Amino acid sequence: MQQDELGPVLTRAARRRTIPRSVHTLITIPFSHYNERARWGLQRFGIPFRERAYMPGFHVIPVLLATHFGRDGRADGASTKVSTPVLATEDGLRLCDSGDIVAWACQQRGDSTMIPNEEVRTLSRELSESLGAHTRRVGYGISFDGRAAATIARTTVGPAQALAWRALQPIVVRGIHRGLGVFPARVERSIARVREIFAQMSSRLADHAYLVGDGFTLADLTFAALCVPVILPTRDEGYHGGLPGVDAASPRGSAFAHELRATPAGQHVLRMYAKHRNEVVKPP
Ligand SMILES: N[C@@H](CCC(=O)N[C@@H](CS)C(=O)NCC(=O)O)C(=O)O
Repeated sequence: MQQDELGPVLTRAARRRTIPRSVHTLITIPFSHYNERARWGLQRFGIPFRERAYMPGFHVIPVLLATHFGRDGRADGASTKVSTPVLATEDGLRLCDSGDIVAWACQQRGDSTMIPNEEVRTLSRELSESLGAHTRRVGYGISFDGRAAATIARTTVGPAQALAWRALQPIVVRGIHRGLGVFPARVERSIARVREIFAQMSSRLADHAYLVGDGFTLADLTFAALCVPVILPTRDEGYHGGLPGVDAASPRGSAFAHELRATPAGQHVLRMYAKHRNEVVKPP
């Protein structure tokens, strides 16, 4: 079953009644942390959208179709021209970066609190390019095993896709490992880098309740979302994606998550989920 912001519990008929006819479409790999960042931004401002969820590899054709065969896509250090999330707005806009999607959501609602200054913008961009790539490699390296992948497919995409994923999983996962450099030595280096970034964020938080200034900003949202593959938050803790939570992960994934959760930065991530993940800001 496809997920959307109303959760997977509604029947198709109820969805037709509840979701306005024209809403935006968010194409996702549902367990991806960049996708959680975009979803969080849209949901925070109560922007209605339909999520079209795909397992890795299966996302390519829908993204190509939505982005004029990749021409609207945007590659950067962490992504390709067919990366998700892609937001297709009802008036024809295509946004192909999670940071751009959150910024667009803020703009739609006239919000200036989430991106109040250049420091927030710069820190969010740095976290996106650096932390996001490292946590993803660590996640694929130590937590995304065959069992987790099968559970994700079963619980986040439709039955036909889940079935196709079962057949293709070994090939796709090999491709992902090659594409993202998920090799033992690089995973270890990324683990070390994640620890360093957590230490930096912990010292930022020594005298403040938020990463920049005294309120919740894009920097906190970005940090909390991009930590998903290593903090492994659960649904009960506020997470809306598809990764199994901390205690359902592999022993190494779970041990690393518990180590990070005990740091001030890890505590901050959990606090951001508890306090802000389900918060919906009304237009002024
Ligand atoms: N900078 C991009 C990064 C997006 C990204 O790397 N997405 C990954 C999911 S974790 C993806 O879709 N990868 C598949 C691909 O590039 O084909 C953003 O923030 O949106």
